[in-house]
Amino acid sequence: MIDAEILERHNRQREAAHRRDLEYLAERLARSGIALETVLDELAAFEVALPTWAMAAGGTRFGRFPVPGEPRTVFEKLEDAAVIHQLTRATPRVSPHFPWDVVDDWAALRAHAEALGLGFDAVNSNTFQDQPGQPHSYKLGSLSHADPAVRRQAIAHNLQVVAWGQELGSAALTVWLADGSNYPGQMHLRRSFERVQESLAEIYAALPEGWRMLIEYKPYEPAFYATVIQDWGSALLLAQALGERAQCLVDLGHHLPNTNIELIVARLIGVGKLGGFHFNDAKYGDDDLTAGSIKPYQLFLVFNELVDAAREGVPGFRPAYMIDQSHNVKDPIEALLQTVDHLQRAYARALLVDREALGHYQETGDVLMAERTLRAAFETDVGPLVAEVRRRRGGALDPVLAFRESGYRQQKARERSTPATAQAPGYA
Ligand code: AFD
Ligand code: MN
Ligand code: MN
Repeated sequence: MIDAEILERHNRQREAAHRRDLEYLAERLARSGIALETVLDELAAFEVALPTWAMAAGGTRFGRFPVPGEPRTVFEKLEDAAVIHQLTRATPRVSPHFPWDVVDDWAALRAHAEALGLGFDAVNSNTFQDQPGQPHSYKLGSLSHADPAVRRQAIAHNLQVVAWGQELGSAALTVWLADGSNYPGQMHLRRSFERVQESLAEIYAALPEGWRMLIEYKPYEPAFYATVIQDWGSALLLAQALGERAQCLVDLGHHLPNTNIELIVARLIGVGKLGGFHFNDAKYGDDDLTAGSIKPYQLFLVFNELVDAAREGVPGFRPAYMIDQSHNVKDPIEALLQTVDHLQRAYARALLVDREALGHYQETGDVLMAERTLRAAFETDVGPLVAEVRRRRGGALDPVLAFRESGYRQQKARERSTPATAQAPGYA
């Protein structure tokens, strides 16, 4: 953790300017009939889970550039996650990935997390890599594989991941498959989908009480011709076939360029199948860039659908908000601090949308005023709102600068001087 004195000094130095900015924003919102305290209360409820696999530097298939002091074990990843939560006050849970985060003593890991003020969100299985000593290879697929022995091994792994998740207090399993084909003819397009549905049904039938399955779709991997769960339609067909506790996971980077993601989010909300998100941003592919760094307006429009559904009280609407990024050139902790801030800003802007006016303009066909109503919220500088929520909860007014002032990275570089052995999530 960061020394409380450093954090207090950081906030003291910025407090006066922050107050002036907040007072000005409060006055501006009041002009639109928006009460600052109401927005602050709603914003304070926003929480997002941190991915363990993003705490060390990521990588591409060409290589990885380690960061000094990056975590070498899941225990150290939790220490770094705790610093992010200390500064943002919005990341009380971590999403682990197995077998990368497997430990011998689950009680010790859970106790370590709890001592750091952390819990666990969805657990992630991994049948996209072969592990040492694994009897059957996933080279040509896993839950969709033509060989039932491979499918049985992949199903067993997912059930094992759920059991590990139960040890940690998790209540959701995220399934992302790299199952697919590289050439036409390689895989029977209908039968591979039927097989993945049968395999997922076996896992679903064994889900513990209160657990959900989040089915993550993705259109392609480099060198792919087709993936088995390639889009929201495939994920939805599977979720509807499996049952009420199976839903779709929307990873923002898992869409072909120019896809209207907010429209997909609206469709899934409409049928109770929006299970959650892997937040990131992308320019061309599954770039796993900092959320909001490339398409901030799209991120706002996604949150606009989420706030609209929450305000309307759509039945069963409780998406799991999680981050999925890979930090190849930014310091992982700094990138995640920035990401959480960007997500909170998008959420805050969506909270400012005048929904009554928007509904009126939509009903009356006033195109320009409907768009202008959305843009008015998007163009509001909500920085002081987000900073105030952090401050009131004991966080940092500016998390990235507070982190840099703390010297935490340099301290970890000294403490964790032996090279990271944690398996990077990159493709190297
Ligand atoms: C990769 C996949 C997918 C998955 C993540 C963690 O594209 O997004 O959720 O790894 O397994 O990014
Ligand atoms: Mn993902
Ligand atoms: Mn991805």
